[in-house]
Amino acid sequence: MASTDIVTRELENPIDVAEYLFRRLREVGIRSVHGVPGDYNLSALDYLPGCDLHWVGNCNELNAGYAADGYARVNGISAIVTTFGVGELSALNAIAGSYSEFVPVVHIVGQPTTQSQKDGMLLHHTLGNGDYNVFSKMSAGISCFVAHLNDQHDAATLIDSAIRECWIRSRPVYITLPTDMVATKVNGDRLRTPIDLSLPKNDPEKEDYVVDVVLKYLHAAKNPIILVDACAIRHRALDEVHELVEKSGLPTFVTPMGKGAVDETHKNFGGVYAGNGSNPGVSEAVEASDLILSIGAIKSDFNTTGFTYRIGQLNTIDFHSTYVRVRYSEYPDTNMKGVLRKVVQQMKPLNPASIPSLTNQLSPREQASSDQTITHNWLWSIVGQWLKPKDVVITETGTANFGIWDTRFPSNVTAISQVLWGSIGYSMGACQGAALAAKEQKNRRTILFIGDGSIQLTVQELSTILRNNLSPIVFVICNEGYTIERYIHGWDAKYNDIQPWDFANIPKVFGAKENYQGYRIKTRDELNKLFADQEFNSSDKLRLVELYMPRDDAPAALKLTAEAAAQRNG
Ligand code: TPP
Repeated sequence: MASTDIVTRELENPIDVAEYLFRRLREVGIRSVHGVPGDYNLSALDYLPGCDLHWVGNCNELNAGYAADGYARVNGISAIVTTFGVGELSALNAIAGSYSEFVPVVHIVGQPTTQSQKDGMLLHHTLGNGDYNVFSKMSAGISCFVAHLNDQHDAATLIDSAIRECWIRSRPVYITLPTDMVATKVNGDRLRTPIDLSLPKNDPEKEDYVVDVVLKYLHAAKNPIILVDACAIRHRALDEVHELVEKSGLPTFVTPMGKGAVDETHKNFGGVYAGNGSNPGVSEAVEASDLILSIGAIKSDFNTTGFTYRIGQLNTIDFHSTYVRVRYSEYPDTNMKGVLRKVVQQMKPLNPASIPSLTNQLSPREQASSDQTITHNWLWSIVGQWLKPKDVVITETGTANFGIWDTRFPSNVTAISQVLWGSIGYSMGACQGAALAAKEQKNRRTILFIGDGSIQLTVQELSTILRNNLSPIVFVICNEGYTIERYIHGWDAKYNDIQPWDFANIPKVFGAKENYQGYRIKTRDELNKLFADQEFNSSDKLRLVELYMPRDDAPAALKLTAEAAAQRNG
């Protein structure tokens, strides 16, 4: 008798590995699973309906990976299933993006049987050299945990560890599931105890010490401010941030990657800080501060307008998920959540400096203009007036994710943008995933701004959107090609041109009928009218708007960032 059979007989409540895995995914809040089928994952996918999980069915694995990323940013965590070799490798650009931007995605790969792997069989989707580890080695560098489910004894433990690591480190994990392991039994009684998703507590002595040091500088500062960045969102420290903003009354700013982290209608909100590309008046206020409470910073080139911050480390306290840095001293193993909570509790009343006035209004010159051209200078503040509370707003790498810096959000908006990884086409997939998660949460609109170049990479996800009855509003910025690239290099170069597509008709090719409405907008009046149109605003159809903008126009922050990038590229 094989040893696995003995183990199975000893289990009181045996369940199949695939069922165990999917029930755990559901337990942590996943309702839909992205991916593409293949013969090495088909039998696993059979378990999804029984575990009350919806199969999305993407057009390709890259898009599925982007969609899983978008779903996780709205839902908290997501899962994607791919098939060995051909499928998983197609997803890797997306998974790398999730790793880079701290997005928790569980990547499950269906593999050939454990025996074929041991025998090094010459199977389809291999390199033909018997190496079955080559692909998992590729994924290891872009995953915070790797679990090979090839043994009945530790499969359940590995699944629990992978999901926990994914959640607490907020990064992708990689799980392999060979076909012969799908129906192998594990101990179902384990499911009675939920996976522990709590963060390891800071050592209280260390935490108290850091809190004392932070408070010493905070109480001594004359005009401290708060600057919130991406990792405050990604490491789920927003409750602590909101309490700090509320209790301290300090002027509060966000970076481009931190957009959506704080309520932009709050009286303390001062705008976007990004060095030279900051909202008007913001860099003066931030750079004059003698203490910046910097929460979850990612000081990348595109998040800082080409490294143009002018704030010294001597005036900064950095809060991160694994350490706090006060001026030049680093305190390891101190998670910002615990430290911030105590800082808020123990803080004495402060005397906040005044907050720069930030309006959602166009400059008087723009308001007076009779020009009908939809320029970036005009568009993005108008968008802010049109958005509604709780909207999910996605902007693609290009003019859109710089333009959004000038949009002042209503409350509870979730902003999605891949500022650090910057893989074009991302936002179309992310839009599908985000729209699905937003639908599961009910009453949230999903709105995408994407360039006419970027959408050409992943346009098929409009088909997945239709197939899943989703109804995002997609604005395609039609500006004759790769405008962001033109600003960096090759203004008139052929390589920055694209084939113009009939975007508004594409959904029809994908089978759209009365569940779709297309629009073509060329003037400011037309856009104002569209934004005021009740049906456009509240319909449950997919809406795609071709938004015509000049080829050579870009938001001011993009021009500055592109100049810096061009210089660095030599
Ligand atoms: N390929 C990938 C996968 N990612 C990239 N970032 C690039 C290439 C380089 N790239 C960055 S932006 C861009 C390209 C090709 C053009 C984007 O053009 P478009 O979507 O039309 O945006 P616009 O600036 O015109 O708004």
